[in-house]
Amino acid sequence: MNRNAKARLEDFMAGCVRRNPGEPEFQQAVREVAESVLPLIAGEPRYQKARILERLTEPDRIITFRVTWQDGAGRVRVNRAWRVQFSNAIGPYKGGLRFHPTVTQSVLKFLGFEQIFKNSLTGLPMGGAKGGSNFNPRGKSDTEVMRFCQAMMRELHRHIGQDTDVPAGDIGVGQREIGFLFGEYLTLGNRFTGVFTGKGLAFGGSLGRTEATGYGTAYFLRDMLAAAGHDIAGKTALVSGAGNVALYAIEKLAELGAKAVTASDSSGFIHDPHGIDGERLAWLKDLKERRRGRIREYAEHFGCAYHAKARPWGVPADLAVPCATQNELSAADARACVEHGVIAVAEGANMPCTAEAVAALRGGGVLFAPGKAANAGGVAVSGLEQSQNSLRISWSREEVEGRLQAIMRDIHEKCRDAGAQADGSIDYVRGANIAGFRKVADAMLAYGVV
Ligand code: NDP
Ligand code: 2IT
Repeated sequence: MNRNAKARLEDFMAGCVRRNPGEPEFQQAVREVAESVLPLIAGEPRYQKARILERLTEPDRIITFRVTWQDGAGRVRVNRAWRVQFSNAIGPYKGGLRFHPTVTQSVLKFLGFEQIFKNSLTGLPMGGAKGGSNFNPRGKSDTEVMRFCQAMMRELHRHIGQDTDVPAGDIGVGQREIGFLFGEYLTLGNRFTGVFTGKGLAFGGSLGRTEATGYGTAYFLRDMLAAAGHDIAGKTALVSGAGNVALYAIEKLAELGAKAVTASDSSGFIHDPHGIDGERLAWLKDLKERRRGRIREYAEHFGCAYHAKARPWGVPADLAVPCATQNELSAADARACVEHGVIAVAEGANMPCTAEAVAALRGGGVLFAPGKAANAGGVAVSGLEQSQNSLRISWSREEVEGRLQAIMRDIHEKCRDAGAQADGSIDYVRGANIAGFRKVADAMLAYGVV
């Protein structure tokens, strides 16, 4: 980066930090996008004059509210919840809800901001949003989770709608929670519409949505490796997480001939050199999706290693696919990956690699796929669910899978073309940011000063 570009970035970030104090995750996400698009904006006065990046880094609105509910012991409980409606420039607000004790306004602003560019990359008409609560579903009964979801929806229902804002799942929000949330919405509004995605198949969900994020990440990784002359078949992969994204990334990696040798949860990770596939993957899915157990039990059942309070990045392998949460792969982890010969990293989670980790990976010659491109398959199939709901039809699994593969291929090509470097390498971070930004920026220009 030349001196002018560096000064422009630091100047822009000083303003961003001043306006968003105490929001490190949001500042981190903005810096990465600003670094990619400020040089583009400097060359295009119409973007500069319209102050597109200043507008895009300010959410359209943030709704903050209290959720009061009663737990199984009859105690009154209070949580905080948010919906961050970031940009509806290219479609109704769209993005997941996260239930986790670490949820803050900063985390939801970073996620909503990322979602703008991710949704743009899918080519579908979806704006960017995110929401959630600091509610911790771990250890709660089904009834408690239901009561919380109903209480949350009593406020949230005013702010969403199939043409306004369409939430979905994220960490801690899966089909069970979506069922409770959608059921309450239906009761309050008496209107059956596609106001949520990730719904159960009995009430308007799409085949293939559950698998979409993990499958899409594996497809992107395959395409990125192929573009660099590598075959994904035969490679070993480090996967973190054992939730929705991780489980189906592991499944598709196995189908493509690669072998996931780790999985994790917030307590530790398992290392299974045999590879997590077939019967082992089926057992893990049952453990995590139905029994809501801990990853340690996998190691006990299959007799492999379990490392408490640790992350998998020190294990030698060819690929790394972080699928748990933000900033779970540090600069030291990245250096370990480079040292033991990892050739590619694809972010299944949102911003799982710290900025310093991304720099260390790219500096070490590792192919790097940022989350807003690699994990866009989930929201892409959410977009397909919205289409099916509007048309009042259901596509077959093959139809949805075919469209998902085509969308992921298209996203890879967009990032490759916009991220091509003079030395022949591809900067996928820059490519994803620029390709995602252009469509939103052009829509904003068309609307004038709003
Ligand atoms: P799940 O709740 O299904 O699974 C999350 C997994 O990550 C669990 O194994 C969980 O372990 C672990 N995890 C969560 N928080 C932490 C933490 N602070 N430290 C360590 N481990 C943690 O969520 P998803 O699989 O849906 O989401 C995972 C990531 O993928 C998130 O970054 C999400 O934003 C992103 N994503 C999700 C999409 C989707 O469609 N669901 C789409 C695109 C991106 P434990 O059970 O111990 O908490
Ligand atoms: O981060 C994400 O893209 C999601 N959690 C999915 C959002 C969606 O609307 O399907």
